[in-house]
Amino acid sequence: MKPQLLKFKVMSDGRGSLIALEETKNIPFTIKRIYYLYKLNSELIRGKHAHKTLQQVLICTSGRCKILLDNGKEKCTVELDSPDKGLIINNLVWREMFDFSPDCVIMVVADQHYDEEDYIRDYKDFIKEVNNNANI
Ligand code: T46
Repeated sequence: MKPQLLKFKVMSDGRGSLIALEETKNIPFTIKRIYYLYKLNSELIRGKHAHKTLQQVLICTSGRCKILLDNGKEKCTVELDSPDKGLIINNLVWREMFDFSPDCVIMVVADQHYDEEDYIRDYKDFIKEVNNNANI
């Protein structure tokens, strides 16, 4: 599968750099939630789930990390290593985040509030859901 990457405009001058994120402009949905992951253990994998309906954009605002994406048919691995890159993760995509640099901070912009019911945490259930969806 091909990752959907966004490239944000950077406003830089002698003082440093600034990136603005705006819903329905450079973020392709209405923003309901923002959260961030930091102090990440480079030896452990996070994620290992998919979402039934949630859409998100992941941005590595500091450091770097890798993200494995799996749509149930194909997989790919993306490296996020710059705050001007955004990775869109749509619903029904299994994700695993790993290989975090010590300074890694991942900011996530989401189109829905937190809802544990939206998670598919079992890989077999994920494949079932993908197949059910393909038959609709
Ligand atoms: C995702 C990846 C990229 C909340 O209470 N509110 C929240 O908004 C979130 C995101 C999590 N939580 C709780 C649920 C767990 O008790 O925080 C704890 C850690 O969450 P989780 O194990 O799901 O974290 P990750 O890093 O595996 O996954 C997170 C998001 O949950 C997920 O939607 O796509 O980041």
